[in-house]
Amino acid sequence: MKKWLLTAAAAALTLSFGAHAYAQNIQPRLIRFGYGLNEDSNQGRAARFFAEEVAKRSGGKLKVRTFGAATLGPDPQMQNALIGGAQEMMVGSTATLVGTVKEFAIWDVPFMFANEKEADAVLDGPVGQKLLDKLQEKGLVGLVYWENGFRNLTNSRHKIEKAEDLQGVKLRVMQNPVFIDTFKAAGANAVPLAFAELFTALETKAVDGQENPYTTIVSSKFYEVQKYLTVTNHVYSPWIMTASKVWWDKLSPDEQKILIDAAVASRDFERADTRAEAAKALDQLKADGMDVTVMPPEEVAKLREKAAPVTKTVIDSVGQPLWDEVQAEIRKTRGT
Ligand code: TF8
Repeated sequence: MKKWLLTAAAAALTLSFGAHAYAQNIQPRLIRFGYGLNEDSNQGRAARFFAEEVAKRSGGKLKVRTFGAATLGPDPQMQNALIGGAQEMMVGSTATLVGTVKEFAIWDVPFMFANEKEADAVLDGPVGQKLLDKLQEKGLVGLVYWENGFRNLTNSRHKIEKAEDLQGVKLRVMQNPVFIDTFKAAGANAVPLAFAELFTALETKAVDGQENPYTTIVSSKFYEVQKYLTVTNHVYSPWIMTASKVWWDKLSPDEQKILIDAAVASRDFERADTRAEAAKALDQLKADGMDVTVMPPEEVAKLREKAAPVTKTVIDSVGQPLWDEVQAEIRKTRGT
């Protein structure tokens, strides 16, 4: 009789809280989740997916409120808010984390990954995890990597077909030494600037150009203020989902597990969505009036050569062992 009652009570609880939330230690919480791109972007879609997953897995107790278009500030500012505990979560570029954990510079090395498969394997493998773990002592919890994607050049000045055409072009780059040095080495006038200020800077011609994946050129409407697009695929950029460590440490193991599982699900969703969109984006940009040039391989090789000293600087900074580890992981995926 007693046993039957307990089972009934358990069933009732399961019904009222949802199967996942039953018997778990979950408190009602509001999680402010910031990101930099528009709501109508791959970043925005995946942020909403994450919010829905967390709601589902916590029986609605954990509420993720998403803030797009840098309304909580550009990436570096949000990172500081997370460290100080004024904001709970965000997704943004790894490039702006290099000042916090210098090893992240390794993901900015030009021409390091040849395709998305290599990037996935390395980022989701032991080295990717090692870098996520390094964030803890700086007050951040690194959860997963999303795909920003392979970067390409746009500008409003002239067609860039050869490496030397970059000479003197005023190019916005991310606030990151590897990007600044890479484009300086290529002869451009590299100007670091927050992403949130980029559209206006392009529109007012404060800068001539910028570099980002196709998906961002579409979602941020850069085609409205940039005529020329050059396909260079000069570097693969990851995004990273992080949480405030002071906040995270107050969560129960059940709550942390829900967030980790939802983060992993959002990663898989985001990569699939980004790749599907990227496959259509180039045609869309042509239809929007962009003049598209594919930089010939011999010219890309020149860019690569000019960037070699920058790669050397990154290796000196992150240390040869880490570099070797990443290269070994890449070779593993290449089967060589
Ligand atoms: C950039 C990055 C952006 C990110 C994003 C706002 O050019 O590619 O995608 O900073 O988080 O700044």
